[in-house]
Amino acid sequence: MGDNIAINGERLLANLQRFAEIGATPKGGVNRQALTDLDRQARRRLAELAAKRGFSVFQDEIANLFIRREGRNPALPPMLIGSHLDSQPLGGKFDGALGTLAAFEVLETLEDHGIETERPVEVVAFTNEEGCRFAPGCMGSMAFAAGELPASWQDLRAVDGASLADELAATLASLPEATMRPLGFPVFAYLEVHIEQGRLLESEALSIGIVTGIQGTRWLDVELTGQTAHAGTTLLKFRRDPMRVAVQALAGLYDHIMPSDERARFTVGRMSLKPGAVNAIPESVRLTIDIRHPETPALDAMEQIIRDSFARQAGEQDCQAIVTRIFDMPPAEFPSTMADTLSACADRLQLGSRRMLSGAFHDALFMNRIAPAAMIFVPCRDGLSHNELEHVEPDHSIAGCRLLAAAVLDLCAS
Ligand code: HGY
Ligand code: MN
Ligand code: MN
Repeated sequence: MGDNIAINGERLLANLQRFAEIGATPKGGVNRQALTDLDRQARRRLAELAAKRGFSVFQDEIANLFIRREGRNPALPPMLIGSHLDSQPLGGKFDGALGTLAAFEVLETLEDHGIETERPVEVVAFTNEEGCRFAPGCMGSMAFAAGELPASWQDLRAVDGASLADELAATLASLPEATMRPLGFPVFAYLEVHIEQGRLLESEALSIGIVTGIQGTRWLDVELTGQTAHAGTTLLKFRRDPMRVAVQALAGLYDHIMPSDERARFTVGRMSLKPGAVNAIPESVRLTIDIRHPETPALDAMEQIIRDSFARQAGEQDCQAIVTRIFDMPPAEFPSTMADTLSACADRLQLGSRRMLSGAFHDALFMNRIAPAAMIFVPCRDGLSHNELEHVEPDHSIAGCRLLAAAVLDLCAS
């Protein structure tokens, strides 16, 4: 049934453009970080579009936003489709927004065609998938899957100093018309459309990736402490310089980790020095490390090499090194039945597709813990993402949405 309902591609593209205006950056990207006024603006716009179509709007205590289209049997666990609306500081206009708006387009298409589903179909925009303002990432889907907020988030602060509690309160208050609902509920299945953020589909001229799993991710916080002192008068033998620890440890890690294993990923995304004076040896250096790998033992080995390197270099410079794991997402595998459904729909729609692993983490990783989940990737130009130049060909956005619509109808037919 799903193959012959046409989604409204023009409407999807127009919505993508409208949301791209919320937090637009000079080079054509977006800076719409989690739980900022711009994030609240995007949520409001989605809620307004939903209200116009008569869909009901809900939110929960971590500010996940839900748009519900009723089914014949409201008691059945809903089919959940969606992604996230928050972005990186120098993000692209498709990461997260495409999945959320493609899901909303499916709801509008069902409405346009007067299609009644047995079970409700809901769109979700999960809170703080990116994790760059408030760590960790995937806060909304993690809390939803767990059915609770970790106690450690009570006093959590953003990199810009904002309090999670205050920003959550402001976000919930910004949508008074949304009905509050408990955190977490039974879900029939979860599907997410997302850009690949890699080059595979583009290199094989395919419009669809059927994601069978997600590699593991860990985030480490590294704090190196020495002694601040005068830059001009302190001899080498009296220096306890944490920046030297950072540079020498990182040089070894860059030279070893990725060159020795093409599936390993090692990234230092943030670094700060205190006191940050041009003519004072730093007292402390703080940096983040993001490591990824499809296999947990390899992640363990990478983390150990990192810990050993900083301990060794700190010892040589009479400094202290504290390495703290702040985020740990083990690799996840989606049920093959979900991938089979997507493959069958893609074939019927004559969309070129292949199965693949995701190098990026996604909300689907946590949803997979409580319901059968899978993802639909579409290519993005040069595989570029977390970059303002992120671009998706209109036909690919439409193809991803068409496949989502067909898969929803296949899955909801049962
Ligand atoms: O970092 C990630 O993998 C995701 O794109 N936020
Ligand atoms: Mn994303
Ligand atoms: Mn992202």
